[in-house]
Amino acid sequence: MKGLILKSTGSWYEVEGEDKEIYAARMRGKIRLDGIKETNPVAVGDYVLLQIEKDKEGVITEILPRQNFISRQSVKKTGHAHIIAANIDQALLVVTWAKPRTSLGFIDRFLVAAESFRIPQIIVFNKEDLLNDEERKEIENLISVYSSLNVKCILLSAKNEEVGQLLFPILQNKKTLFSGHSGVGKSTLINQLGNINQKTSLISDFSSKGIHTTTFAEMFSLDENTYIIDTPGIKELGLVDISEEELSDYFVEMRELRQSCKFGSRCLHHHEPSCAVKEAVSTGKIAQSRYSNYLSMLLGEDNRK
Ligand SMILES: Nc1nc2c(ncn2[C@@H]2O[C@H](COP(=O)(O)OP(=O)(O)OP(=O)(O)O)[C@@H](O)[C@H]2O)c(=O)[nH]1
Ligand SMILES: [Mg+2]
Ligand SMILES: [Zn+2]
Repeated sequence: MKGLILKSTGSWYEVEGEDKEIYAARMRGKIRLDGIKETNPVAVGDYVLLQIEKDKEGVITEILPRQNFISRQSVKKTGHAHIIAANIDQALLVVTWAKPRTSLGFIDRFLVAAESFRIPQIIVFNKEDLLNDEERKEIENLISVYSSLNVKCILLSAKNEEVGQLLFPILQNKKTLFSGHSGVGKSTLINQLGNINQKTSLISDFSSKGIHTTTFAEMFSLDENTYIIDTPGIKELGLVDISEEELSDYFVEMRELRQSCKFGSRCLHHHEPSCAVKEAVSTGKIAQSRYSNYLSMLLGEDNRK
């Protein structure tokens, strides 16, 4: 029977069968994974073949081909990637201005990673209730920058009971990955979406770093075709396998301009003459923050391989 991985704890997997029943499954021996250097062979969102053994237990005999996946570099093994989730339709990044602070660099790296996996992006600016007037203006500014890049942006408070209704139409009939730093409110938001009860942190100011309330990625079904994935807070999303020349392809506003650069697809938009991207930055068509973050990624200030 075909199944969908809802949760992985290392040796056991929670799998939703085609019959919509939930099975506890393990892997049969070693599944051959040619050339794959991942620390986890089966990820949340993977479709697998499941052989039922006894009551609600089974064995995974095969992993079906992935449509896509999103990964980060493994903390433990360099050169290895850790698959966060597979077969997702969109990635939703929860961002907070403070408590904890989400930097623009982190947002842009996340968008680049998602774009490189061809996964559409949504940004939820959470904890609206904590913003003063000035901060709200800054957020509105960001919303206009990112909306112009085809990123759907929403400003809300996850504690507000109406957010479920607001968000559901955006998630309907899709598989959505929720990510963001620890403490931004991913689980709080997810708990507003249905009959889900994810543990949330009791510490609301999140001054104490390094505490993760959610420890495993887990997929929840909101209805037959709607799934969301809660993940543990990500500190860094290492970009895997993006070359210097390729990088600006994942900045959508730069990708559009590339053909107008004198050096065309060889232009790194750094020191080259007659560069359409640098021109667009100087006239304000491309946000300065986006260009700065592009340069810091290009110059390897963020461990890009
Ligand atoms: N003031 C305010 N606090 C919020 C809001 N949303 C969430 N919080 C609080 O922020 C804290 C962290 O929320 P969680 O939902 O546990 O955060 P998380 O992103 O799931 O964190 P990890 O599981 O560690 O990755 C909790 O104390 C929430 O009550 C909000 O809109 N406003
Ligand atoms: Mg959580
Ligand atoms: Zn250029």
